[in-house]
Amino acid sequence: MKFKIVLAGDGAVGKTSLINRFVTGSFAGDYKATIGVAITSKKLVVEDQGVNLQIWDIAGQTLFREFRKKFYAQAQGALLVFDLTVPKSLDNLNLTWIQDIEQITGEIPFVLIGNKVDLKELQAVSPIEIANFIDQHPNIAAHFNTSALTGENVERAFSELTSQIIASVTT
Ligand code: G3D
Ligand code: MG
Repeated sequence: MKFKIVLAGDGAVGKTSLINRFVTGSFAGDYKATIGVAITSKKLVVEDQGVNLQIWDIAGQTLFREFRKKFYAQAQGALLVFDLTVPKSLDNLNLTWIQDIEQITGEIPFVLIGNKVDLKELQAVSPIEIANFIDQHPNIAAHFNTSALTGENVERAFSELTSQIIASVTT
């Protein structure tokens, strides 16, 4: 099976770092801001199914909003990424990102990612705020707090989204 997933969320929340952690198992920390779109693929096995995941990384700049919409076409799942140290990045998932995606793809499974959980002193989004957000969005199938720096929960988030896509295409 071959699936297309997209990562959505404000610039600098860690989308490119999460992909790099998942695909190469490392953290470089000096990525150039993604220009346009970058596509990476990774093979994985989820629930005994071999899956070829095509991971689309999209630039966060508002300038590219119209351009971005083209890249949501045919996406089967999305990782919605916010930064646990920047409350506005969670609000913006609501205001911009989810609306953009659903306009193009219709309902697809989402996994919500609160990234940079390693920055312990700087956490600025409470579990209650996250729970409320999830309550408002029935397509969010799961939530993980992750760190692209340490690798915490990164593989779980991608695997969970893949499981949700398998469930959505086989029912
Ligand atoms: P984006 O692709 O969403 O725009 P990037 O975000 O992956 O480019 O990351 C933006 C900045 O956040 C980078 O730092 C990156 O190193 C840092 N970052 C990403 N994920 C994490 C994380 O989990 N923990 C911590 N501590 N930092 C993270 P710079 O300094 O290059 O801006
Ligand atoms: Mg990027």
